[in-house]
Amino acid sequence: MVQELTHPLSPSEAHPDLEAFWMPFTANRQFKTKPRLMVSAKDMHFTTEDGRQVLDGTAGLWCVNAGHCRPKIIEAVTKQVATLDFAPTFQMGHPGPFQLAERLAKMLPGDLDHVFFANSGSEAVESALKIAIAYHRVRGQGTRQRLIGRERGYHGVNFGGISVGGISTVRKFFGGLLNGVDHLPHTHSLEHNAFSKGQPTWGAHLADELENIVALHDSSNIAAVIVEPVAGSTGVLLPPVNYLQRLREICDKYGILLIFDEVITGFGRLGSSFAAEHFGVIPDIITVAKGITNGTIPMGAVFVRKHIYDAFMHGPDNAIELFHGYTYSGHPVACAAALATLDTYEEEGLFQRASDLSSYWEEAVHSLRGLPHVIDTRNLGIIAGIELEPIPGQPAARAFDCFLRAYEKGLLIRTTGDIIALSPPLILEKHHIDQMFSMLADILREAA
Ligand code: PXG
Ligand code: PLP
Repeated sequence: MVQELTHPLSPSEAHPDLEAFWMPFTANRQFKTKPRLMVSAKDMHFTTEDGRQVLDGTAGLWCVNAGHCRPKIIEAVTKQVATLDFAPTFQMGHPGPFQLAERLAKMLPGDLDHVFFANSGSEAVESALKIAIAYHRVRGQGTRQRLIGRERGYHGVNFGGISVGGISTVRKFFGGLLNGVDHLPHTHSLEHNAFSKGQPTWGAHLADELENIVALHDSSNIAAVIVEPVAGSTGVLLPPVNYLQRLREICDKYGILLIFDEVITGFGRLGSSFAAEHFGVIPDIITVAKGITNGTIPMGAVFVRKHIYDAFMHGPDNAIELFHGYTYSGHPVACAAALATLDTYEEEGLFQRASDLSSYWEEAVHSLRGLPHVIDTRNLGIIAGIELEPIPGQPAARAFDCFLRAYEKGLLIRTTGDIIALSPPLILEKHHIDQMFSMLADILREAA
């Protein structure tokens, strides 16, 4: 049985010394002067150290798609950690990753039917980029090494990911990055698409820039294109109608692999298992993380189409086919968490639930139109982007102020620049949507 937390947190647990932890992607000094600490969570809410309930408008960091502390996942993890805490997956195995891979392959569209495991989205991305380059090499096309990302893309924080990624603040501190990388233009245009409901109609032609990159370098030098079907981290940038289809066509024309980074869009966020299914475009490789374990235990994965896996499966039987892997690829506890997460999604019909709620969500998102400083509202599935007019000379200050006010009022939102992103757990009810947007409307009315 799952143990309930029976004792209150001791003062040192609730108020630890904050200095030693170098917080990721955080204004450390600011945070440490006025910390925001969560001490427990259940379903749609966090509880803060001062005992307040905070509605989770962001599913943690886009990961807790089934809501917090779900019984089946807790039970599976608890049981697994006490039964087989660790077993290697290098020249050894245990049932977890085989069961999980088989189950995922059944969920995946097309012939995306083999799974490589990592421990985060960043590792999934590195693995996918390496598999793409190695795939061409094992087929005798070793000159195909160039990688193409997109402006305003986020693919995690490792060297490959920041090289194909398109966020200048993430790139500028870290030197030369990978050679041989180009970027497509991003697809975000307020001029043409502000206040779009769902996919914007303008912008499919931006995919044609890929033709120019091919003309410049020749397709014989290009390995893969990587894009987020919906860019999450940089502020909910939606693909224009037919844009992803167009990318697929151009990649097919030139034998370039298409990688969808579905770390955010995977596992129900758009109301279907994967964005590939939602948009009806089958990439060659998909990367996932986050929702694969409902955020409970770190895990990432790379899904590849059959022809990619098969291309590696030749040579002597005793030869290692891919010189790549992590100590924790297919970790038993992560696999147990993932299997229980998939059960939870399925038993509760959460992807369908997201789809059913998406029109109610859309109306709520666009109800913010007309409030002070709101220059765009956009939505897809259970994702929203609310873009604010920056305070002149103080980029990001207005949205960050909203974030702080929201937290005080009992709502967790995420901001990037002057864009508010929302992505609550998919167990949400209409009354949570009402509450979320009424709080946000108040905050926007009060905002500087
Ligand atoms: N690819 C995509 C598309 C992502 O969104 C990663 C890779 C990296 O995953 P890991 O697990 O290494 O963080 C991500 C992660 C935000 C936010 O506020 C988004 C992410 C992570 C943290 C914050 O938008 N995305
Ligand atoms: N660094 C050292 C010294 C190691 O021995 C290893 C793994 O054995 C790693 C890094 C990589 O760690 P991981 O497999 O957890 O990514």
